[in-house]
Parts: sequence; C-alpha cells; structure tokens
Amino acid sequence: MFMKQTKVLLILTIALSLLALASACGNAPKDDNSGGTPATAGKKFVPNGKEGTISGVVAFTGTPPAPKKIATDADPACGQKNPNLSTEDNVVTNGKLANVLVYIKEGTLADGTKIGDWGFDTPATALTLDQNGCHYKPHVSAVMVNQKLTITNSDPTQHNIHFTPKNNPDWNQSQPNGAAPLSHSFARSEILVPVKCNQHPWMKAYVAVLKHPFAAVTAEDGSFSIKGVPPGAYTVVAWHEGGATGTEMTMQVTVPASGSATADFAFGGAATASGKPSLQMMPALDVPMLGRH
Ligand SMILES: [Cu+2]
Repeated sequence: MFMKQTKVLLILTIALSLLALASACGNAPKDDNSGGTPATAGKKFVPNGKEGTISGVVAFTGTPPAPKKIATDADPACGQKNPNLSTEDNVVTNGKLANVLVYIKEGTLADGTKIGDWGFDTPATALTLDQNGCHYKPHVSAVMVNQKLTITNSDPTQHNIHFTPKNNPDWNQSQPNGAAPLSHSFARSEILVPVKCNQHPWMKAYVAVLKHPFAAVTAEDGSFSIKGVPPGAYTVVAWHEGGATGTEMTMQVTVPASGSATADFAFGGAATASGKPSLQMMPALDVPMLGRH
C-alpha cells in the first residue's frame, strides 16, 4: 500500500516537472513554424555600416474632415490653456497627413534571415509622453519593447493616463498638476496601444510597441524616415487612426546596401476604403523579449 503511494507520488512529481518545463518554454517564438530554432533566434543584430533608409511622404487625398472643436466645460482649465482645443485624428497640411505610424512589419534581410528573428538593443533614452493643453504630445509614437516611457503633466489640471493594451497589462494612473513624471514600459510588442485619459474623454494617443527600432511617425509635412535598416526586402505598413481600429496600408520595399527605398502612401478619399482594420498584434513579431531562451 505504502509502496504504491510512493510510486504514484513519484509519477506525479515527474509529470509535474515535465509540465513546468513545458510551460517554461511556452514563450518560444510563435513565428517559428518549422519546429526547429532559427539560427538567428535571440541573436543580437550588429550594424555593419551597410544599412539603408526607408523614407516617404504620406498624403491625404480629397478634402479632409475639418477638426471639431472640443467642449471643455467639464474642465475649464483645459479651455483656459488651449482655447482652440480641437480633434486631432486628421491633421492635414497642404494635402499631407501627420501622425501616421510607418513601420516594418516583416521581411527578409539580404542574407536570408528574417527580421523578426533578430534581437535589437532597447534604446536607453525614454520617450516622453506629455499631457499638454489637454492633448497627448506626441499623439502617435513608437517605442521598443521594454523602452521607458516618461509621462509628464504640463497642464494646470489633473490627468489620468490610461493605457488600454490587448497584449500587455492594463495601466491606469492619476497624475495631478505638478506631480512628478510617471514611468512605464511594455514587455510585449503591440500595434498599437491606445491611450486615454479618464479625466478628459477626448484625449487620445497611440503608442506602437515594437521588437525592433524600424518605425517612424509622419511629421506635419507628411514625411517620415526610418534609418539604420539592414539591406533586404520588407513589408512596410502605414497605419492611420480612425474608426475602431484604424486603417493600414502595406507596401513592399527593397532596401539596397547603403541605399534608400521610398514608400509613399495616400489615405483619405477612396484610399481609406481599401484599407483594413489593423489594431491587432503583429503576427510575426509578438514574441515577448523577456523569458526568451
Ligand atoms: Cu486628461
């Protein structure tokens, strides 16, 4: 009887250890369908000086919707600081669209390796997300996994920054006027994390969290530039907010050694209708940086 119990216990212990081992390896790259480990898995990318650039201009075709004035009765401090507070989902200047995220979604380097299999250094510098005039500045931004975000409040009123990710934990913090900056980061890649303010319902921002540094956001003149790109063939995505999940467009580009590729996009008019919802995880690049082995 006693022997039998010991035996069962032993089998149970072995089974549990195997289970623990299996779950510990649960963070293995999901994009590796071969069952084997890619030669580049977890390997740090080292620039060799032959990197190139992807740049372009994002246009808005047709007449852009006019920005709407925001009623600030709920918090007069916002109206006092920013009397012309208006929506910023379509910032169009001379037919060019600002706040479009452009990033490399996937691709193959000239040596045949996949971009998603490489590891890239997390920038040591934090991205500052400022609450200023009851808007987030910048409105759209990109960070790398585990890169620090510094959240500041430049307004004479209280804000409540609320990240609402799908692939990362929810994060919700009050920040009274004059309070010290807050700090946050995301452990998993996610395109894109919506940001809202529980205090001011019109306040919105979007933060892209990527496994690599190859992303940029268009400026007022619609231009963007992604530097330090290893030579290769890539799928580049341009994302613009709107509706529930935004609109994305894709383009194939080839970056020659020490050269440049152009990726011009156009949203608005008929162009927007051809886009598809995109506020979701990147299929090939949603691997958490932590716990890889
Ligand atoms: Cu606020």
